[in-house]
Amino acid sequence: MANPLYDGLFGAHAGKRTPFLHLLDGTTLTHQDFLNIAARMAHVATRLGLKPGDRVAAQVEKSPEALALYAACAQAGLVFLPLNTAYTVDELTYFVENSGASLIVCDSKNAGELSAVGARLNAKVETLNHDGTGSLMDRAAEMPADFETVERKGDDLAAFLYTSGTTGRSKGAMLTQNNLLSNARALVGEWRFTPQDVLLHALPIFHTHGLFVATNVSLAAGNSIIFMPKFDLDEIIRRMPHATTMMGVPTFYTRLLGDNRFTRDLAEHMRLFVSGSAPLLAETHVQFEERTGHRILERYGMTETNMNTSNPYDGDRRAGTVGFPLPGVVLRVCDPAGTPLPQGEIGEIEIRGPNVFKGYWQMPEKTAAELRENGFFITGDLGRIDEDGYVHIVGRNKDLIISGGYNIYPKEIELLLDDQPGVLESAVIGVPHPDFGETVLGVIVAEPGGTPDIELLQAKVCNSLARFKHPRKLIVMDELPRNTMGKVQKNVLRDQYKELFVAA
Ligand code: MCA
Ligand code: AMP
Repeated sequence: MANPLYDGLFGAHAGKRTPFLHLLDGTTLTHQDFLNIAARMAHVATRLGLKPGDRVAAQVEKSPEALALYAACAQAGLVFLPLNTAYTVDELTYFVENSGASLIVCDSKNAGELSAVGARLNAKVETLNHDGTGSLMDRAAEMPADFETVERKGDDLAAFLYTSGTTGRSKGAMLTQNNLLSNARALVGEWRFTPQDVLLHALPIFHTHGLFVATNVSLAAGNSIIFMPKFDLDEIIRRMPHATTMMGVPTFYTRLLGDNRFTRDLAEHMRLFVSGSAPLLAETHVQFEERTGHRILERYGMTETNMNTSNPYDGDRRAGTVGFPLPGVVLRVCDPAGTPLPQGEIGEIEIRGPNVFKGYWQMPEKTAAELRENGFFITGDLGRIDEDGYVHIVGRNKDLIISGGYNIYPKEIELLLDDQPGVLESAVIGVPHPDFGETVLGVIVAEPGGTPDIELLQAKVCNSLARFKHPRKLIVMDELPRNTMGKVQKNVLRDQYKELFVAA
């Protein structure tokens, strides 16, 4: 039966004994081995009572089995909802409740707490650990290794990815089969992927970059992957001579450049380095070329749209730009009313194309506010198109911090801080950081006569929010700088503290 995503990315490899995942223990999983695991998992989900369209929330460490769960969801017509392993139980509970997930797959160490959440929200709970053990795999071992693929249409939902917003609460971006498939195919062509490629994969697989770009592109091209549980500089250096391509966030590239073992010789076998998720500094681009002779290819994307633009494979990869719209993608620079601006002017970037998501799950007002009736998605990024057609991202019209490629919405942290005893108000800003690009700084104003307990505030943040969102420092100020309209001037704060972490 037809199921475009499964057929296009996974089913296309049925029966192939070609290598798919090269693991760090020296073993290799073939395409067919991988499909067998996925099929067994699809049986488990079906026998647990899940129906096409049901959501599967997964907070699991990166492993071949974790990736197979994505394939299993595609094959059984389920909506895959991958979640950052750093999320706390508080954060997770919201995602499960909001999405109405029918199944939670988690690490055994969290099973106790999540079973309580599951019981309350009527979701089943299965475990899957980093080493492939757990109740999900125990059940899967009993199942047949082939599964009749559930029929789906291109417009059916394939995945939800939660993305925070300026209001503080996360929204579930609904991605269709076609969104994912069209983008993977466009990128295979643009970046010249072939079955001979070997991709160095050190990104997490719970976000767009590691899952829908790095993995989907490899599946669409049929190449193999050196599958690393996480970014580990020593392992990257050890494996690079066996790879042809790598995708990473800018922190990957600055960390590589900080290591003397990373030389032109080491990168000799590589044909392509791709960077995205956060701005790549022009100086990193230049240093990288000086060291290796390779020009990093920078591209630009979003959770709601997958990839939008890319620097050219052949042709000039320009530092400080994100290149041209991908085939089928229309990018325009507009004023706030959505009227396109003359070429060269700075405005808000809007995107239309087969990559643009279907809307936010059960949030029609938020969908209407960001997705125009004519199909253009308002990205919140500020940009311009130069005379040669290259897109430049010059800033953001949204209050967002990007730390090591992870997105952090200040409002979520401010709401938490403002709620604590002794705190009158707070402002959370991103300040430059040598490793993560930006990092989080919290500025607190005490209630009259009150003294906020910084240690208590940090502890509250620790319990409620994922580690990467924690302010690296909390500073107490008498008052926040405001403009004549009373709006907090975060730019003033950013300027004041811009050297806090860089100088250290
Ligand atoms: C880890 N920590 C972080 C981050 N990562 N803190 C802030 N920002 C981060 N990104 C915490 C750890 O919990 C640890 O806490 C401390 O910082 C130092 O950890 P370290 O070992 O240095 O970090 P790491 O484990 O090496 O991770 C850094 C990393 C990782 C490799 C840069 O964050 C990463 O893989 N980032 C990629 C994110 C990504 O895939 N983004 C794509 C999103 P403690 O102090 O307790 O030790 S998709 C997207 O953005 C769009 C669609 C797009 O265009 O791609
Ligand atoms: P998210 O959808 O939350 O993963 O984050 C998407 C945001 O990351 C975009 O709206 C941009 O602000 C930013 N982003 C992604 N790629 C780049 C890039 N190459 N340069 C600058 N910003 C980027």
